[in-house]
Amino acid sequence: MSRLYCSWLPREKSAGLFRRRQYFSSVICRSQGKLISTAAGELERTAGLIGADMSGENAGGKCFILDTDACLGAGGYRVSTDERAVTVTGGDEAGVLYGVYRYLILAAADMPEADSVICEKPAYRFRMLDHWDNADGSVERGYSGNSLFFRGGNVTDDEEMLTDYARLMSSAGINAVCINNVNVDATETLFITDRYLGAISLIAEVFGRYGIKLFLSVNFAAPVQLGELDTADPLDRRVREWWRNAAEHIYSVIPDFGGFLVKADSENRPGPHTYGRDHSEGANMLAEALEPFGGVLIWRCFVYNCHVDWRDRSTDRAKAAYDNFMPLDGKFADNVYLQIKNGPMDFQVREPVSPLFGGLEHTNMIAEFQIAQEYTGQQIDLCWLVPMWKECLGFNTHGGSPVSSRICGAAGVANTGDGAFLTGSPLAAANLYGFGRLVFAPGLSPETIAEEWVRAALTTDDGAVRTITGMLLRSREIYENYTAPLGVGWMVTPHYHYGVDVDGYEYSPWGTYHYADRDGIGNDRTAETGTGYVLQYGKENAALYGNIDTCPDELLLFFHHVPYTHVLHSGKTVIQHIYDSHFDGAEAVREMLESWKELEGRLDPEIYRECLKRFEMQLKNAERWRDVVNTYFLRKSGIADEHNRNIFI
Ligand code: GCV
Repeated sequence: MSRLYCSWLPREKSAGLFRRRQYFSSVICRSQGKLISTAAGELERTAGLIGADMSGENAGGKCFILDTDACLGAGGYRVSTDERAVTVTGGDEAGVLYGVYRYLILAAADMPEADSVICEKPAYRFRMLDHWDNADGSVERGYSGNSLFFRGGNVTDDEEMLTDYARLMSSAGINAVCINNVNVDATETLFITDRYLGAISLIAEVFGRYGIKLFLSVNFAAPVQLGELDTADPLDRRVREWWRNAAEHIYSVIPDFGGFLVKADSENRPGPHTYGRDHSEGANMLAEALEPFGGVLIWRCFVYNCHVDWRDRSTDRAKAAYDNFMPLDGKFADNVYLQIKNGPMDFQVREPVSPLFGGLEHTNMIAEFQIAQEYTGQQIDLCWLVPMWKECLGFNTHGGSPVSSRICGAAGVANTGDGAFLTGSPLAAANLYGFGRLVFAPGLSPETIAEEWVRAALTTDDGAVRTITGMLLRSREIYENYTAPLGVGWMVTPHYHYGVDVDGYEYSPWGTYHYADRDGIGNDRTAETGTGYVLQYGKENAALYGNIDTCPDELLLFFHHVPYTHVLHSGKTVIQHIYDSHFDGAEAVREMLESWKELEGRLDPEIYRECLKRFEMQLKNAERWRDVVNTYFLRKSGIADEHNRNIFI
């Protein structure tokens, strides 16, 4: 891992820490425990960075006091500073650790909040990262190098790296990590056996010191694939027993194991459907095996048919998760959590919020976000996703309560790797940090999160902070502008998902179509003439989205097929919007590049150069998107750009 990978944690003698150095003379622990020792260790480590010595006497009388008070709740904390001490009180041990990290980050960022009372309590039980890492070291949809956990079929034993990883994640509030890909192949199927468990237990042990539970993705067909049974039927007695034994063994090696994550009956993965069983029967069987040990079973709702015939207009991929899981509401065991992607398709830059969040009433839910920028620029293009996740959490799909109050947590598909920078682009670390912070405290504004990340990770120079924070905050809109328009999605290069290919998925089996013809474009998902997807929402949203006059512009083509001459609420026609947004988007990238150049000399030179390189690549990408999309639609529609700009007819 790179010397810069620790990004938002203090890594050098920052002025903010130095200003507060008088407290770094001793640490008094009024409660004991593993995580409190970790917290004290973090203070000592930081003292080392600023040349303070915490090992001796408390010379100036100032100090840190670490304590617990159950009233603050699990993971909650209060940090208060007075002339004598910085007192960090946690609702439990984890709370103390989070409080210490919070103080250190804010102090290093030199934010005034560091000196006032800081009080937080995590909103959710699950604040999870899902790694899509494979045993051979590759990372599915990874844009930051190879896996941190695996190489050549082996599990890492690099305790120093694991410690630094765990520190970083814990400091962002993460408390659960699934270390392997949900697509579990032959080698990874062995992770729950003695061939791998010993090595994996080292990771779990390191994670445990930072309050992080380790999860594994498992293969639903493991009993068959490992050659031990001739069936994986979840209702078969032998299968149940097999998983019970497997769970018992895992817990004997990893006592604080978190549980399993499962992708079943999706994208050619095995699952209960093979045996005529439903998802609740599959999930409950695994949950039953984990239950005696306090483990949980996380079951993904990303289930759809990836072999559709594009000529068949009767199926709609957007409907699949709801159709599969709504009938099972209330049938899942208490320790089952359904993990639902934020939108009904697949992590596009603009999708409506999945109606399952509001539909399910008697089922535990976890939201799934993608920190890795698979469809959103692959950590080359800047696309800060916190505003999008925040929109999802704040949305009310069925007129009841917002997503944020219906879920038990969120899982983010991780964007890390062993490249020169932990997240490929140094700026992509803002997505990782932002995910952690938002899931800890969903009430935070994107502005607050962006600013604190920039100050902690990059610079405390106010002008530079304003410039970079502004870039982060505008970046999603800019990316959306130069890519697929008005919520239609999917105009990307098939398989790789970077770069433009307007018809790349149009005649494919993946169920991802824009239906552009000479007259118009968009998916008719209305009740009257379309697929009826709108009906999966509560009445109000079904009416809002189903009516072409009230459907928000940014989602118009997700819900309606309209003529290019249709006039948007913005007053522009659809075709003119396409031209304008693509010219604007590419131009905005050029401006970001220019703004970045003005930061030369004010940032770490390696970070500056790496980002410069990526902004230059982003500009090329944006210009290509602009020209291909505009040319495509000019050729299709025959309607000229009102401003007569350069389009390649
Ligand atoms: C892990 C998308 C991605 C796949 C990913 C899948 C999923 O289809 O392209 O790489 O597989 O989502 O979320 O399971």
